[in-house]
Amino acid sequence: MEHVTVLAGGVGGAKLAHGFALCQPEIHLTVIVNTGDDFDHFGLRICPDLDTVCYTLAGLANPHTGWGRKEETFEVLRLVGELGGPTWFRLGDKDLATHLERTRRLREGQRLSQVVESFCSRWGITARVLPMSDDPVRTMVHTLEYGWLGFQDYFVRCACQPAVKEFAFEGIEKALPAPGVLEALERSDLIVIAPSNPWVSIQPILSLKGVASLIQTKKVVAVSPIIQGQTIKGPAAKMYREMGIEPSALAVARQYQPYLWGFVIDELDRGLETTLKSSGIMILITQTIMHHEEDRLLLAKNILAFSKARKLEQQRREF
Ligand code: FO1
Repeated sequence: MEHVTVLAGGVGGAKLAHGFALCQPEIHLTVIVNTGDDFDHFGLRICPDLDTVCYTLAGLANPHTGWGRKEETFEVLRLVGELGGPTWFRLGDKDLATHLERTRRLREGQRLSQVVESFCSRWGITARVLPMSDDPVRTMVHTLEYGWLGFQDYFVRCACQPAVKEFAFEGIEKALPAPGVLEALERSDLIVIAPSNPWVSIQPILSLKGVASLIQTKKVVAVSPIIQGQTIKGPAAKMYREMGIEPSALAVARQYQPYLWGFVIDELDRGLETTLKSSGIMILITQTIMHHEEDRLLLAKNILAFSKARKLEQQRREF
């Protein structure tokens, strides 16, 4: 049985993780999720990327936003607003149950990975979902207009409008990979970097002690989150531009270069194939835009075949 580990952040990462989850039980799937977006709000620990991945794998995700739950209502938030409380971060009534129960368990002394494991079994999720770390890591965004902002302040309250200069992951030096993370990477036949934001969703995971050096010894395939210079969702292209880098799949490949065995680009970027191939990376050109569940499964299957097929060619040459 092939062991596949997916490194994922928000919505795009969750969709591809779901595609691989649909390939079970042919594969053994682990999803390692960014926790740099986590923050405390109303005294509750909010873990957006973990919840987006879990809700998506459990079929509970809001199909329009990608985050939060489907068939959601916002009565509690509306009444909080009537009392003069903050309503900028949209916490739905169903979603609040997750934050209340997670916070209660964390306060009891449970580790985040234990809470995630327990919620996953209650939500009927068969894939193994791991937070990248049980230790606090906070993504901070250095903006031109307001200086340093917490990630959710930047992403939601300011709607990604401020210009970014740099990022920092507070606590990353001390943070340890969560139990099972390094073991899952070590055991993987294939590690997939999902089409999440390279700067704020994937980089925190790669910056964790021991992760970068370990995955350089493994077969790693990344899916570009940038198609024709744009993202499907989120500020990644805008961030590249503000960092002085022309947004493209080429820029993403350069950023992941040290780790890559293979790179997946959308058919719309077929023109980049020659340039990309000159860097010695194996290239898969396929549809990477995932509108429906079938797209997610097909992309996952194409990546699995891609990683195997190249191996076959190598064997033939060695043979
Ligand atoms: N994103 C928004 O753009 N606006 C929101 O009001 C919002 C609320 C929210 C609540 C729970 C949750 O798990 C995620 C939520 N997100 C919201 C998404 C979240 O900010 C991002 O998905 C990640 O932090 C980046 O991927």
